[in-house]
Amino acid sequence: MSYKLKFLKDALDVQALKFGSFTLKSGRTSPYFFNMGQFSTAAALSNVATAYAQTIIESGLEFDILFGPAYKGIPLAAITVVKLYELGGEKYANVGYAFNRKEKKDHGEGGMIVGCPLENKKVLIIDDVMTAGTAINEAFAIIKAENGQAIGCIIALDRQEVVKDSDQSATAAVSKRYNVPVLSIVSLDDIIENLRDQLTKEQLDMILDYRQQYVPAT
Ligand code: OMP
Repeated sequence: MSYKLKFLKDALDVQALKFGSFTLKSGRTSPYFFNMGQFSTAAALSNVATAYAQTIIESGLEFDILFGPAYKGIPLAAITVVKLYELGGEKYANVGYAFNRKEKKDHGEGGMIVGCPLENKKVLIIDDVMTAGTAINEAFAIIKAENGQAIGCIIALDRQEVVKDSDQSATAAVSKRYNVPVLSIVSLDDIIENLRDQLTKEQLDMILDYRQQYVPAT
């Protein structure tokens, strides 16, 4: 089974991927929702890390640090950097990981970044889902403020949704704005293609309508 398919199967098993009616951060009402927090056991997290690591290895991207924005990106960066070393070998032995604090700490070691300093480093951002790109834009701003060089980002699910008042998807917009690749383990198209037999007709119709409304034709 391909790692994409395995990832989708696991997402259904742990109920990370749900069908129904959900209000998104953007205010849109979606017939599906992906909740990364549902991957919460050792085995499930190991499989998630494998899917991220395989996607990164296949891309051939070269970078120094995997950066996970607080909060959801933090465990993702930690588990994936370990899995990159396990699966990818020595090439990844010195890849570091880092994350930001939500609030600046003014005692102890201080600062906004925990883990490897980002200055003059090539940084790959890791996060869960991209809808409008708001969360990812914040991550790019943090890396810039730390004088790091963001060379791309990887997410688990690309919802492929159009940015408001634009004709391109959030992933395409981010890729263009920062001139970097945006990798994803799976996209909405992958969900539809691989899971259509497991959905009720009503669920499938609602998702196809949603795609029609919010996903720009490529
Ligand atoms: P944007 O910041 O609009 O790209 O939305 C991404 C964020 O929305 C994610 O980091 C989640 O906090 C949340 N989200 C999900 O977790 N899963 C979804 O299926 C959809 C969203 C969302 O609200 O758009």
